[in-house]
Amino acid sequence: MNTHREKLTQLTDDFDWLEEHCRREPELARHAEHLHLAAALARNIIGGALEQQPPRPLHLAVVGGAGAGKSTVANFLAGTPIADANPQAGYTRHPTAYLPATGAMPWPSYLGFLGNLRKLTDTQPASLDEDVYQVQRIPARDGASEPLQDYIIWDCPDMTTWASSGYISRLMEVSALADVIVFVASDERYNDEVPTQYLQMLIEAGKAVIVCITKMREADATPMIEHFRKEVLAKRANENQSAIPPIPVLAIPSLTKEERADPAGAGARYRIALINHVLALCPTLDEARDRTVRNAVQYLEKASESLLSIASNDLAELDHWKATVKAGRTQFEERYRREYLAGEPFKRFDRTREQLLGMLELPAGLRYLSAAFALLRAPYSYFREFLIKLAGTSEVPPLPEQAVLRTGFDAWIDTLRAEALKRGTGHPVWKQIANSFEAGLKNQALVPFEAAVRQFELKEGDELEQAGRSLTDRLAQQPIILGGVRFAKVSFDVLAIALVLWLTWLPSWYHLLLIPLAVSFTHQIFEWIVRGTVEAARFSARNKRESLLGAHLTGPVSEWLQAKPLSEGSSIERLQSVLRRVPENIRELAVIVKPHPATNAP
Ligand SMILES: Nc1nc2c(ncn2[C@@H]2O[C@H](COP(=O)(O)OP(=O)(O)O)[C@@H](O)[C@H]2O)c(=O)[nH]1
Ligand SMILES: [Mg+2]
Repeated sequence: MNTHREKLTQLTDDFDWLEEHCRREPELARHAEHLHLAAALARNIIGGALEQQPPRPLHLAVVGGAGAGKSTVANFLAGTPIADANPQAGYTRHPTAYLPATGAMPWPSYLGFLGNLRKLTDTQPASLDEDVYQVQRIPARDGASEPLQDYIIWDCPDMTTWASSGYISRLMEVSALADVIVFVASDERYNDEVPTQYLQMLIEAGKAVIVCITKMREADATPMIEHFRKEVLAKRANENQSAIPPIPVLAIPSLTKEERADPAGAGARYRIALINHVLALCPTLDEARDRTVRNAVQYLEKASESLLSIASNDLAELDHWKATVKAGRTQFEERYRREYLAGEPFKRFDRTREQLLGMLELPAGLRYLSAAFALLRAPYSYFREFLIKLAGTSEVPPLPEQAVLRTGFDAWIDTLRAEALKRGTGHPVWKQIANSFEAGLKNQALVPFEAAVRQFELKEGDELEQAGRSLTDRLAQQPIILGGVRFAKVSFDVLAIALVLWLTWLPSWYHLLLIPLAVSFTHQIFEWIVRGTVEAARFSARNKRESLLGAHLTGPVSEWLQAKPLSEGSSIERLQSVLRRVPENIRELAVIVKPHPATNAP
């Protein structure tokens, strides 16, 4: 049981936090009241059901706009003028519970009952503006019957403006607790916006509601009821028809002083009509309470579905931040390609080329043959060297890699900071990011960045050495192919010499000069092949370097930056965990407290 209570506490805390969160953002404000009601339902109804509260007493709350006649109606329910009926609007500031005149009434005391409202121990005027409620016993009247002996009647503060958060939340607490609500509207103000919205919300929450219109002329009662049905009730949003009984609307026309002073006597006909409607809505205590619990659960389940829309703004802003980080990453990678890779010659591969050419020379026993060919080629080789030197290498050395990385990082962070400054006055997600920059986000980001650079440098060194070696290793591991190539090379040389001799037979001395030229030519062909192979390897090393950069540097740094607004203690992190937890907790609690499958609603 304890863990259920913990879940309930967590759920109501989460609702409270979400309500606060919504109040901070203008476009979310419309959710705030629903979240408040959800929290109050969880506390008062789910809390009671978890502790298996008996259905007795049922709670009957009288709510409505200022001066509508709530206290007067409460008196009619009580049978005696006990509630402070006062011409001053907004006079009642805290709820008062009226207990039946006779008999023991168990007072509920489960965890969550009426939230933060404290029970007053002495009688106070209804105008006391504190988070309290008081309990009074209806004075006994000789021989009077007590049709509502299983009920507690609550006279509530006005519902006039959503802004009066103090007594709105007191009113909401009692409304959530109620099994039946009597909504009072006076003829002159029955269509006021705020009380009507409140009524809609109670209906949406599945409360059993009776509407009571007061103070009209007797003759206007029927048209007014019709009008109210059409104008107010017909427009109500999202009514769950099956769960909510049809809403009775009754009229208490303008009362005389005598009727108000003696509800059970002079005003009896109104009192009886009112009480009959209450009893009709609650044929048995069990049925009434089951409906209260079932509909509360349903409302909470529906609330948890609409939670995503609360987060959608934040998630959109978060996505925008992530996209900004990703765009910065792309720019970083482009800069690296442009300023470093494009100019980087990967000198390691020059060594590979020399090694490969060296391997093509004939092995030990035949070395003199290679040496002879080399001698023949010597003039061409020198001549070529001379030409290359003459052309001169005008390659611009690339910027050092470290410097390119660091400038890239600075630029990346600067674009992010600029975006945060631009948006920092808008959504809280950006405010928070802008604050992080104030608090040294750049220096913080340097830590993962530098770690990533070290990783990257380790990997790139390895990678290059391996790529360079793999060409020579591969050839060395395949002696047959190596032998074949060597043989082919010697054969070409021999063939070239033979060809010269055969074509010029008998050759004169200057014909013999063609021999070094032919041998140089065959060697040049092999050198081109080797160079082609090495260049291909160089090219793939360049590509490989780019993917290394992504995997070990820009990837991790980008992840870190993207997750920054979600880091510990941020509001969006809390939002995400709350949004995950609330539906889970509702689902679990619903299973425990759900009474019977929806029976025929009375
Ligand atoms: N004449 C007349 N006065 C009424 C009637 N109902 C309520 N009042 C008066 O209207 C004022 C406001 O009524 P009250 O029940 O205190 O409204 P509440 O603010 O909603 O609780 C009080 O002074 C009542 O005595 C009625 O039917 N006729
Ligand atoms: Mg009142």
